[in-house]
Amino acid sequence: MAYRWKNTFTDKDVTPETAYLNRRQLMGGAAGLGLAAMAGPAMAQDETLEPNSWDDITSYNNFYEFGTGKDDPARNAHALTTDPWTVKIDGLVDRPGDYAFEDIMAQMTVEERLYRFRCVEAWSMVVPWNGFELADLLELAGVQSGAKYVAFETLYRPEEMWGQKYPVLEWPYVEGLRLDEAMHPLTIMATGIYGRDIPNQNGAPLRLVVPWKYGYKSIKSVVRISLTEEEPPTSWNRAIPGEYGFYSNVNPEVDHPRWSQASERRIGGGLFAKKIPTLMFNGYEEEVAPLYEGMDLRKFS
Ligand SMILES: Nc1nc2c(c(=O)[nH]1)N[C@H]1C(S)=C(S)[C@@H](COP(=O)(O)O)O[C@H]1N2
Ligand SMILES: [Mo]
Repeated sequence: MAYRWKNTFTDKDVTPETAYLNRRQLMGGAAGLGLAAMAGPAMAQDETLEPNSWDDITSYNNFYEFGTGKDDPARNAHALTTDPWTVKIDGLVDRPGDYAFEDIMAQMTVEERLYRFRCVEAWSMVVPWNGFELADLLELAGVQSGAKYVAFETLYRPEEMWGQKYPVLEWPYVEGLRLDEAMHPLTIMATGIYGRDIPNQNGAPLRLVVPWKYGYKSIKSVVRISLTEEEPPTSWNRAIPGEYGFYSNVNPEVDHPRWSQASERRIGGGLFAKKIPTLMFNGYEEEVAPLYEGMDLRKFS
């Protein structure tokens, strides 16, 4: 598919991990020559992190449109057709419209970002995403001065997403960010993993990734982005308001009503792997704490 050329490693002869590690070695060399590496703002502090394997990342998923089990999305998400794909951008923007995915890709700079990713259920992964900054897409549409929030919507297509035939959640899945969170350079729309096209179970062809928030904020298979003045609804807050707030920043000091959020189990470490302490803002405190200055992060959790 023409639009996917920017995700470079599609060679079936090498595992994505091998290609990725080779490229990282190359990038190390390039950086030494003073060339810009494709690293994102978080790369420096995450360099020591071991990325999870392709298999871990693509076989242990949450995507309720394809079932509620962790292995359901990998088994069922092939039913989703992602070409053609359009993203409606509307609300308080100068250039509202239906943006074809390949037209978006033609205008975005796709980079590689190694991000921590943590689920509210206390498991975590480290994922080498490919994607572009959400801010660049919002600027393409032209954010108007009255906009304060960004609302996101997943595709609604029960013929392909059989989970949508059951009222597990209110469909379509929706999420939201405050405008400054959405414009932050750590916030990306991911289109690949390990340099390959993003697999359907991980939210093809494009999904949000907000690395300092719990995984459920990172909405998959996005078809609509609306700039609003009012705080938009979010699926998990709608479903269980006593357990999930709008902000959902990773905060080890605030327990979920039914479990602690102080530690996490990295997927792939085996069943008996030791839990590791969870970091404030998932380790991105230096970058994002200023966004929440003066806010009570227990009240706004
Ligand atoms: N549309 C949609 N997006 C979604 C979800 C979902 O069920 N539907 N699950 C969320 C949750 S709870 C998590 S932890 C992450 C999982 O992303 P991953 O499968 O790529 O690890 O996706 C989030 N985005
Ligand atoms: Mo999650």
